[in-house]
Amino acid sequence: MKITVLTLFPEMFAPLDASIVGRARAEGKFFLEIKNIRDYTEDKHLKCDDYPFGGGAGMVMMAQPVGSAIEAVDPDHRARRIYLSPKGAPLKQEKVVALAQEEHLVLLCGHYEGVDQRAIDLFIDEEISIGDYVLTGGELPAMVLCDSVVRYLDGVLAPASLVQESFSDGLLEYPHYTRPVEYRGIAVPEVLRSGNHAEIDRWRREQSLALTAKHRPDLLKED
Ligand code: 4FL
Repeated sequence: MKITVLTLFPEMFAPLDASIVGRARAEGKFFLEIKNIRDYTEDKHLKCDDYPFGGGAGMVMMAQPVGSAIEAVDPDHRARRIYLSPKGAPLKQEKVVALAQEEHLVLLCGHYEGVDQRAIDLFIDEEISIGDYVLTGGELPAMVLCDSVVRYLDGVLAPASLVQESFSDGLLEYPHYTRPVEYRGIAVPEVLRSGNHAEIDRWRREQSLALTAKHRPDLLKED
């Protein structure tokens, strides 16, 4: 898989050199291409944003540099082109799994008040949000999407890591413990040391249900 990021702040993507994502890149399991949208502006002062028609606070990213950047990195529109935006559809694990099947993702990071709607209408396939909060730009959301997708690429994680995890069965994960058996007066639940795997499975299921009811009752509702 190849992921192309279009941003005005390429230096923000240094974290993708580290940890599991960094290793996946070093091992050639995925290719990250980071392009500065400013390199595609036709403005002689390299301007990429301007005041909004109709007035209002903030600046709007211009359609031309965004459109030219997308056309340059994906001339035949073979890629899935995604704009990270607070107005997008919420990112869910099923979407992550589907995107991991794509050959090429192009991720557009907005800044300021957003991107000229014509660039979105003409060049973007879908808008994705990572949550109901406003950030300074789409760079962190693009990194979140990269991280979540790279986990599903062949050879990045041990397959077992992908089966029993939060959201995979629609519930939050049960609590985990490791040694020592007692820490600051708190013991590891006896059942986890019992060796009785039917009992352990039952306990974990109960814990998952209770935690989901407490923190994410929306996940227990049928849709
Ligand atoms: C994008 C927030 C995706 C949440 C500001 C610019 C955002 C965002 N998900 N905030 N882009």
